[in-house]
Amino acid sequence: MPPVVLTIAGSDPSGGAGIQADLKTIHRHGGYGASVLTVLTMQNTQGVTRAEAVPPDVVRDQLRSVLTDLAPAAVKTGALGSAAVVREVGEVARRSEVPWVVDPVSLPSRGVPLGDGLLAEALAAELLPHATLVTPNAREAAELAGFPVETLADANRAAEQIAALGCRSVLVTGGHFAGDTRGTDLLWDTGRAFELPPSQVLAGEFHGTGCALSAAIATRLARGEPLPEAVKRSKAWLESALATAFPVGAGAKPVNHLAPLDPDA
Ligand code: PXL
Repeated sequence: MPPVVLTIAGSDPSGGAGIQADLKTIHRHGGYGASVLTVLTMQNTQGVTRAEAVPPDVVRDQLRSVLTDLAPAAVKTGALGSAAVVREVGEVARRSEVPWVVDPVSLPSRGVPLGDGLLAEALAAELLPHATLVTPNAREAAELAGFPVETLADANRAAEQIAALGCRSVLVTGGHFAGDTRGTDLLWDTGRAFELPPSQVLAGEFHGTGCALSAAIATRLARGEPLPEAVKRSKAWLESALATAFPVGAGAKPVNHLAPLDPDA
């Protein structure tokens, strides 16, 4: 039986990000995907026009339904929508003994915010202390660390500061870095920093990269891979998923979730 991987995240009806991306990615990496919805977005490949948070008691009851029956081997969180939902999810994380990968999503690249203004504070206080791995992009790392993150050195400092909130590891993704460090991720793992350069830098605008990466890592952790390998193999897969991405609409290309896994992975 494949391991159950639970994603707690928002819906992207155009299928490129959020829960839809997570489920496709979990399946691709050999997991059985279960999902709890936290935010409904109205969006397509051109951006998010509206986001409606799911009430916290509805999130709590979805979690209860799934967790009284299924036993996830790993959990991934994405857009949570409100500080109140972060608290509900944090309560479950606190009692969990499986790996949690937390993607601290608050803003889409284009469009309206995916959460209330207290989200970063609630994440830091209620969820990050129970996370195995937190996967901010540069902007999210800046929000959590409280200073701008524009270079790998900034990412290193931010990762150290975020890890001090209590999570084991932090992956600052470098898709938005300028110049020759674009695409280099910074992994802070149990007190050491590793730079993970891309094997190729791809031009173009993509949608849902962070969702796909964190869901792939969660699935690999569920399958028992050690964290650094899970991160490296997920990154290798994401690169092939970006290299073979196709336009489904007029805007940014979604990740090609069907891309083959790295032959070594
Ligand atoms: O990629 C961040 C993200 C996560 N989750 C949902 C989203 C987005 C970006 O648009 O819509 C639901």
